[in-house]
Amino acid sequence: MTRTALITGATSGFGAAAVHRFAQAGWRVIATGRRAERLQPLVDAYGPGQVHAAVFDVRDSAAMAAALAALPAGFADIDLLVNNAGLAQGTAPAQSAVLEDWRTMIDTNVTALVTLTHHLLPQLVARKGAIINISSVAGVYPYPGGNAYGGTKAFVSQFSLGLRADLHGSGVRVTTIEPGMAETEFTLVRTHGNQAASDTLYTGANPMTAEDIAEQIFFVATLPAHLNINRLEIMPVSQSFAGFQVARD
Ligand code: NDP
Ligand code: 8X3
Repeated sequence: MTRTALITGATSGFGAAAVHRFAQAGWRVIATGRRAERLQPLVDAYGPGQVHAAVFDVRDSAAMAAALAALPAGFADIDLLVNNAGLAQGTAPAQSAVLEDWRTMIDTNVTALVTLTHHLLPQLVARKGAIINISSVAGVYPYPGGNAYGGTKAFVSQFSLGLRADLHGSGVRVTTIEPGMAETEFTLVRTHGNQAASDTLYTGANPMTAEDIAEQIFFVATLPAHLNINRLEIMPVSQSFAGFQVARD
């Protein structure tokens, strides 16, 4: 039986790579994002019967509901929700951070994620489906400048564990994937378009790729139905931990 995945943030990075991974494996995929011109090539590559583009801002709950209500018949029964759309904004310490950046991260990474999950839970329960939430190592390990971004991802990880508890006995699987450094448009977005900053971060660092993470999403989604990976933390070998800091008089 052909299964259907809804993947948010499919215009770039992990989400775009995941659309390819699932579509190549024969899944139907609903690919979402704001940039329609990035979604159309995915539809063109696999055909409108296999990939459906749903263009909306995840922060716009009315647009989200309309897009879900307008799904073509072949895409209406969703087996897998991949909550991937998200972003960091800024690297400044909390005391000089821009409040609007914090609000954008919370609206996107937290409020939109729970809204879409709430929409789809009834049918995921009915179909014994699965939810894969993309969190981050930033939600597990604090680092300077991670402040609100790390907070949103800690929410994603803890919300996912709470879903597991509530969905006990339903057959619905819930997994959090917590990646470390991966080269996507993430840093370009975080720095409000500073390509040099993005290049500096990734050059020579052997970061993970979008395809690396897409492979993990696919792996988790295709495990035998009796197995649930609760959280999957993954980093490039080149990235580790720097320990505590001490301020002296
Ligand atoms: P990208 O910037 O490459 O992709 C982000 C995706 O999120 C885009 O498709 C973008 O689509 C979508 N998105 C952002 N805001 C909105 C919005 N308001 N409405 C709809 N879609 C939105 O980054 P990544 O692929 O790296 O990021 C994917 C996820 O992985 C994020 O949740 C990120 O926090 C997380 N992550 C990334 C890591 C990394 O090092 N790269 C590490 C750990 C976690 P569009 O702009 O077209 O709307
Ligand atoms: C992104 C990973 O380490 O840049 O979530 O915060 S990190």
